Amino acid sequence: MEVLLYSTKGSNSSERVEWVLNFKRIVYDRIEVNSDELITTYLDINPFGYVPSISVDGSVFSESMAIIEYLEERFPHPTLLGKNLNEKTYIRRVCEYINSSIHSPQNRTVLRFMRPELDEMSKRELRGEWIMLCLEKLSTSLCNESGFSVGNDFSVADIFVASIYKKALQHGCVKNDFYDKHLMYIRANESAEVSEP
Ligand SMILES: N[C@@H](CCC(=O)N[C@@H](CS)C(=O)NCC(=O)O)C(=O)O
Repeated sequence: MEVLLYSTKGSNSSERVEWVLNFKRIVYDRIEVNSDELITTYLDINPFGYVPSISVDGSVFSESMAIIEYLEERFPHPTLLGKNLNEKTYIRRVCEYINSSIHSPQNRTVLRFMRPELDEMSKRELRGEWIMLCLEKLSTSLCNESGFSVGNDFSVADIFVASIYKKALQHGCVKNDFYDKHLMYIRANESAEVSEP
């Protein structure tokens, strides 16, 4: 089986997929897509112009959540999407909120289009503030049963939460006790820790 991951350095959505591939011990080659390729040749791979995409034996998929659902169905062990329907739905709820409501509006291409008047520093601040504002709301319904985001096991919800929190820190946000504790908790799990990109 040949798995190729198209990614760019620092891509939050790609980090999610990379973490899942590593956790499931799927062997893959990573293809770095540069900023010129993103708007030219890479459009043949993903017409949206976004990373990540993966190619599995020539079948190409994009959108991180769709890719992760594919990987979970094709390689169900170890599972990352919950043990029962309720847990799966709680996990998907967290991922969907992060993917659609937190990540998308602060996407570089969106800000470039919607807020062209802002300089790079102001955009960075805005991105960080938006992420932390939303993470604050999300925290009230996370880690209710254990230090993991949902239930008692490491899941794709932890991957989405940890990756977007790290992105906020990269944007210069101050550390947050709740999310620092979450990061420490998941990193204490060996399989989660060694698979973190
Ligand atoms: N909903 C998409 C979002 C993908 C996305 O926003 N990718 C960013 C990197 S994290 C990107 O490719 N940005 C290209 C650009 O900023 O020009 C997914 O989950 O895959």
